[in-house]
Amino acid sequence: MRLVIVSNRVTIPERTEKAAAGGLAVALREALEKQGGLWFGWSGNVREATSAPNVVERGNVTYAVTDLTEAERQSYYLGFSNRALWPLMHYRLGLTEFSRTDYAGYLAVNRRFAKALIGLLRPDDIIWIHDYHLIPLAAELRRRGVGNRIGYFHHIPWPPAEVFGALPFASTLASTVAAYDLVGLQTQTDVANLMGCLVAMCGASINGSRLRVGRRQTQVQAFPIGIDVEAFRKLAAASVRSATTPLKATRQSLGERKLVVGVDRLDYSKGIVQRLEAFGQFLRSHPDQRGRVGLLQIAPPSRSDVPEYAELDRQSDEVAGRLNAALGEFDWTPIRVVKKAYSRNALAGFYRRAQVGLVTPMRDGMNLVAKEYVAAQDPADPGVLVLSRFAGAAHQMGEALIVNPFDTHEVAEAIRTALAMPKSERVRRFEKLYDTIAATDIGWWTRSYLAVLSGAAPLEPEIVPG
Ligand code: GDG
Repeated sequence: MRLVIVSNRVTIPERTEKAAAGGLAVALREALEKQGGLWFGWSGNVREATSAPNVVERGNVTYAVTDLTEAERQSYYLGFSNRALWPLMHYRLGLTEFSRTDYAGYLAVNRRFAKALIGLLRPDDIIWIHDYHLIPLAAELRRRGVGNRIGYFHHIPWPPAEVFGALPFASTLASTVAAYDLVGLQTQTDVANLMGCLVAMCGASINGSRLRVGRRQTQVQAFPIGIDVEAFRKLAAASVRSATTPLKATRQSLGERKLVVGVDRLDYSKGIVQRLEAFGQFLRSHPDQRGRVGLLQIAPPSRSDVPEYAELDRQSDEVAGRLNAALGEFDWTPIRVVKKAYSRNALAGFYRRAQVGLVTPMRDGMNLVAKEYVAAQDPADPGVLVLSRFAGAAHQMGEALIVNPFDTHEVAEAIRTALAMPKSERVRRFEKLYDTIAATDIGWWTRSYLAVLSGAAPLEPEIVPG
């Protein structure tokens, strides 16, 4: 059976490109290469009028990418996906901007993708659709007579019906979920919320992990996504020996000082501003720590065309500037916010050097940074992960210091506890965390999902607690 993957963005790899170290894109590419397949989605480019997809062969994988018009980018991508669905799914009703024009554009792009995809499909293809940009795609395919197995994976949280119901046309959108054979979510909470929405809004009935809407049955299950643990561990170990990674320069610039690290796209769901405030609170509550530890926040800009993101950009500069001015010394800057992307090598080095990994999103589907931080540690002298209870990762990673990111004082005290934690306890916590992320790595995730989608039984370990 050929595998067909559909995602919002598709990057066609260069002929000479070696697989990067880990990541979802690489895992999906590997799954495609193994059984042969097709990857369909947006090229990331904008052009004046739509045209047939650009089809490129790389080995036994076919890439088919289509451009968007500027109007489509505005309504489907920036508008409905990122100003309505993204804040809504992250429980942020106050930030949700709903526009009927954007919703119409979202549906129109899903229709256009369905039409373009149908021309490329074979009868025995298994189709795996990714993320909130494409929720109604299966319904559009079914409407046009596609009977193939179709699965969906939702990478971000799914909120309770009381929150989701604030979206105009919520029940229409929710009902399109029933067009899938399998819906995967990150946690049991997301599963319960999605099922609750379909029961409340579409009259669905539940039978174990199956939802029934009319004559259709949909399997709904949690598949917590993982990372390529082994590749990341190797990358981090190599960064210690390498003279070219920023790790060496970090050592020179920090000296003996301890390091707390945060790595996030510049996104309000990640709690970056609240985290900076918590670090400031930590320094105020523990003046003996001033000059001894610094926070490095890597925050590559994302979606900067969306006004709420531009506002976050401004706000994070303001808070970091205010705290540095209030708490810094002539020879020590407490907070460094770096608004650019670094290589995965460099990130692995920062994680390895940091005594504390601060992962405090206000809400997050999973959060891969939490897993990368653990994978990068020195097993003999590991750092401590401070993790938001509102990240999907907290359902699996209970040996981290679990915090409420809305409580600045609690996060500040967790930083203190992490920095003071004896080595024996750090090692004990690290070993449990490492075992968990290694048992449910990206390979396990892809295999488990595809085994269920193609009708076979789920692989061990059984779908994880939480
Ligand atoms: C969505 C869900 C879910 C970050 N800065 C740099 C960089 N990164 C990499 C990280 C990590 C990835 O980006 C971010 O993944 P997250 O999981 O943390 O968050 P989202 O982008 O919001 O992803 C999330 C995920 O989908 C998968 O299902 O876990 O909950 O929101 O890998 O390392 N990478 C490089 N330079 C950077 O500066 N190279």
